[in-house]
Amino acid sequence: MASFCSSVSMILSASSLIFSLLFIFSNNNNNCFAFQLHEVSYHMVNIVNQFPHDPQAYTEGLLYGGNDTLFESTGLFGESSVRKVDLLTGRVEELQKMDDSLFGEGLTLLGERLFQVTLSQKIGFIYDHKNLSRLGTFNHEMKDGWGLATDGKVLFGSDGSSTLYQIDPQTFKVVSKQVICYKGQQVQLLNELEYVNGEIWANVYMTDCIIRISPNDGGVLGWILLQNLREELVEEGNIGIEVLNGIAWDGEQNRIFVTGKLWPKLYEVNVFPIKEAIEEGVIEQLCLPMTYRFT
Ligand SMILES: [Ca+2]
Repeated sequence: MASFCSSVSMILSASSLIFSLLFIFSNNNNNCFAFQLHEVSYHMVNIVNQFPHDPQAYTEGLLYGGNDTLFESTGLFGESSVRKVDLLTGRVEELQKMDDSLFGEGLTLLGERLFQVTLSQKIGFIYDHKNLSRLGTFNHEMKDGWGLATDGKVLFGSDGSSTLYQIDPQTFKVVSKQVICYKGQQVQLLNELEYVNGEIWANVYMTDCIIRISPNDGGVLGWILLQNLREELVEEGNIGIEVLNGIAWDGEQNRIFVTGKLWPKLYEVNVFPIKEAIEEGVIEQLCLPMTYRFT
């Protein structure tokens, strides 16, 4: 009996070891599980309105500030700035030029203060949203400064990796972070962010895709495919434009605005579900350039 129990115990131990190994391997070197936390939905957009956008603006951060006003952060060394922009005309109403050594990145508005991060540095800047005067600086704990957004309580940040950070806006310490995965693969290059109705939306750099993320558990809620916008701009002869980058949400009127780097237009878009089934591998090809091209 004792040996029977011992055998059972050994089998159970072996089983739990195998289970543990399977667990480790399913949670392999990219820290992703094969399963999705949420049912993933797929959307496209059509254009509701289009507005002028400074074609010299290398858009890195975008948000809606109420009263048909946008705030925008632009990048490139020597050309970086923070701007207050009239939505309807695209006219830049206020502009704070940054030092030539700085490359402006993500921007968000919390209360009356704008927070901005910068490329390749851990320093960020705080501005008064009324006149864009600089109020101070901060240091963050992300590996780099790419995107920022807020739900009015915490700052959400991205650094070009697959990690979505939640940051205390008082201490700038990371209070939590989540690795974002789609079908067992990390979603690298999370870029410009927006808090939209309880979700975090992120541009995936080098793609025309926005990923929808639950800030509660880091699970992927869906993908929005916006290839039609850049295709239309190219068809119109805008050959110098770069990638889609910039999401702004007007929570009062539930309007979504998107633009891109050096795009002459800013679009208000309607997001609608794709009726057809998404073929295997299509999202990976369109939206996961790091995974698709380098593995
Ligand atoms: Ca944004």
